[in-house]
Amino acid sequence: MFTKILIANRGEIACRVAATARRMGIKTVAVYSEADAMAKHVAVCDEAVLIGPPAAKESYLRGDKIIEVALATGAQAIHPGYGFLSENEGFAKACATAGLVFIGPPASAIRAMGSKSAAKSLMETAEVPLVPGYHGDNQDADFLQIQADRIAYPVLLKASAGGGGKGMRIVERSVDFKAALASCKREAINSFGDDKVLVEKYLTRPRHIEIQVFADTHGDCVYLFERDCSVQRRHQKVLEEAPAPGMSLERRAAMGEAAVAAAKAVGYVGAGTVEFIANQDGSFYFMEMNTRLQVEHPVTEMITGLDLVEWQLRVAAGQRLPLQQSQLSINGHAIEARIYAENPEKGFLPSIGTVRHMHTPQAVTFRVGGDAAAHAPAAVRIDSGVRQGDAISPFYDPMIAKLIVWGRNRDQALARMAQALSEYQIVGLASNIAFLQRLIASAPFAGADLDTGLIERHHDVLFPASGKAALPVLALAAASLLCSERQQRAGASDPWADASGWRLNSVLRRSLDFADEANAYPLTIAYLEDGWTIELGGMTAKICMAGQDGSHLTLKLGDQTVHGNVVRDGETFHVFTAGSHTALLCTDPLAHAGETEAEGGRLTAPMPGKIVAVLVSAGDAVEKGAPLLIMEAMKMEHTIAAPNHGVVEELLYAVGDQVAEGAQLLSFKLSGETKQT
Ligand code: MV4
Repeated sequence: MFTKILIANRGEIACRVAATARRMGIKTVAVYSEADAMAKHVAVCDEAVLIGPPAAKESYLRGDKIIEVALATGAQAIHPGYGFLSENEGFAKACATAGLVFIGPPASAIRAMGSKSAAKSLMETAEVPLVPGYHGDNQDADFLQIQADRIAYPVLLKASAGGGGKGMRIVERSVDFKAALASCKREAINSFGDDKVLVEKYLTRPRHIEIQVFADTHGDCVYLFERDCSVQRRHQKVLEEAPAPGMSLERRAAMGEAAVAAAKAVGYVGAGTVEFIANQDGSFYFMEMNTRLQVEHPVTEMITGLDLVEWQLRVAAGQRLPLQQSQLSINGHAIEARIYAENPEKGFLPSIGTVRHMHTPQAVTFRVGGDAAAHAPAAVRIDSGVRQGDAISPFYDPMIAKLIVWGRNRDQALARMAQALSEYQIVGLASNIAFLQRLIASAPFAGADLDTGLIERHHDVLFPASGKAALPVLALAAASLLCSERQQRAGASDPWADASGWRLNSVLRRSLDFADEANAYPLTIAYLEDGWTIELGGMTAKICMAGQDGSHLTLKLGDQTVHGNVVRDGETFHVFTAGSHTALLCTDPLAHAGETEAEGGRLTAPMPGKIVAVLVSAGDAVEKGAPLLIMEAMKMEHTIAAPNHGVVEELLYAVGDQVAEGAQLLSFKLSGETKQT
C-alpha cells in the first residue's frame, strides 16, 4: 500500500479522499490555488503545496505542476477526485511516465469512453443494449436523414465528442432534420472541435440509472448496484438515491451484468460508472461511462457499507477486489441532496460570497441489528469542503455540501432527509435548501414517480409564490432585536440582569418595520414589565422571553411556545424556525432617521425627546448600524444607529437629558474618512 498520496483536487472530494487515507494510515499532500490557501482541504491534509492562481486552468488543471509536486513531496500516487484532471487521458499517461500511480483507470479506458460513437461500437460488440440509432462514420446529411427516418421521430442528435447534455438537438419531424443537423454540427465543432454526430431514438420520459462498477488489475470486475439520478436540472444532478425505486431483482442483475460487460470491454480498472437511460417500461440503454469516482458515490457506500475510496486505493496498489459479487448486498436506502450556493428563484444563479453562519444537522452513525446489516450505516452524513467563514468564489463549482441520509427503506430515508434539511442553516449566501425541501416533499419525488423532466414538469409546486411570514417568525425577529438592545444597554450578556433602570413606568411604544422580498410587516412594539406586545395589522400578541442560548430564542407567544435561531447579518434578521428560513430586513424608521441625518454629516435628534440610554463610550469603534443611543419621544423609542463603520468621538448628552429636535447628539468619525459632525 502507498504511504503517501497527492490529492489533485479541492473541496469536499479532496476532504473525502483525505479522510479515508488518514484512516488507512496514508499521508496526504494537498495542492491548492491562491484562492484556497485557507480552504478546508488544505487544513485536513498532512502537507499542502501552492500550485498557482485561482483560475483552474492555472492551478488544478496544471498536470505538469501537480506531478512535480508529487515527485518533490515523495507521494507515490495521485488521486484526481472528480472533474479537473480525473478523466484526462494525457494526465493519466503523464503520471505513469513520471513513475506515479494514477488512482483511476488506464489511459486507454479513458480514451475508449471519451468518444460517444466509438464507445457505442465497443458496447455493441460487448452486447450492451444501445438505443436504436446510428453511430457510424458516415456523416453525409442525406444518409443521416435516412437513418433518422428509419429510427422514426422524435430523434436525438448528439455530438460524438459531447457530454453532459451539450451538443444535443431533439428533432420532432423529418422536415426539421437538416436544419437541426447543421446547427448541431456547428455547436459540436465550436464546443468540442469535432463535428461528428450520432442519431438516436429520443426517449421522452427516461430515468437516469447508473451502475457503480469496480475492477481490479487481476481481471475481476463487480457491480455495486445502481443509483437513480433522474432528478436533474439542466444536466446537473440535484438528488441521487440508491437503490433505484421499483428496480426488480432481474433488471438489477441484467443492468449490473451489462455494466460489467461494458467495463471489461475497455479493460477497465478501478471505480467507474456506467450510465443508462431507462424507459418507464424498464428497458434500458447504455449512454456513457464515467471513468472516475462520482459525486454521488456516498449513496452506494451507504447501502453497501463499503468505502469506495479504500477500494480505489487498494486496487491502485495492485490488490484484489476486497469482495466478490456474491458477497455484495444492499442494505436499506440512501438519498443524497446537493446543497448549492445558488438562487433557485433566479434561475439557479450561483451565489458568490462568504458563509457567515452555518449550522448543520448532526452526523449520526449507529449500528443496526441483523445479519444483513453487519456494517454501521450513518443515518446522516455530510461531505463538505466548506466551513462557516469560508467563501464560495466564482472560480469553482458552488457546491457547499452533500447531505446524505440512510434509512431502512425509502420512506425512512425521505423522513430523515426532510428532518436534516430542516436543520440546515446557511446565512451569507443564497442556497437551494428550501428548494430541496419542496422537492423531496413533492408528490412525484415522494411517490418515486421519477424521470429526468420532473423538475420542469412540476415547476408550479417547486417554485410557489412567496407567502407571508407567520407571526412566530416576526415575533422571533422582534424579540432578537429587542433582547440584543436590552443586553447592550445592560452591558451584560444575561438578559435577566437588566438593572439599568431604563424601563420607565409608562408603557413605551415604538414601531419596528420588517420586510421580506414580497411583504412589509410594520410592527408596533409596546414594552411591558415582563416582555412586549407585538401588533401587526390590528392583531396584538404578547411575547415573553422563556429562554435564550446564544442566538437560539424560546418565547411565549400568547399561549404558544415558539423557538428558533435568529442570526443577524447587518440589517437582516435570518429566522430559522419550524424547519424554514425567513430573511427579514429590519428598517427601523427611527434608526434610519439617524442614518439619514448622518448622511448629511450629523447625528441629530429626529424629534424633541429625552435620552434614555447611551450605548457607547467616546473612543468606541462601531459597525455600521450599531445602536449608539436611544431617545424617547412621544412614548416611542428612537434608536440612533451608526451610519457606517467608524469611531464615536464625543458624546454630547447623557441619560436623562432633554434634547431639542435637530440637536446634534454625538460626534462620529467614519472609518478611513475625515471627521463628520
Ligand atoms: C437521451 C435522452 C433521451 N433519449 N438520449 C442527456 C445527457 C446525456 N448523458 C444523455 N442525455 C439524454 N440522452 C436519448 N436517446 C435524454 C437525455 C436527457 C437526460 C438524461 C439523463 C439525465 C438527465 C437528462 C435530461 C435531459 C435529457
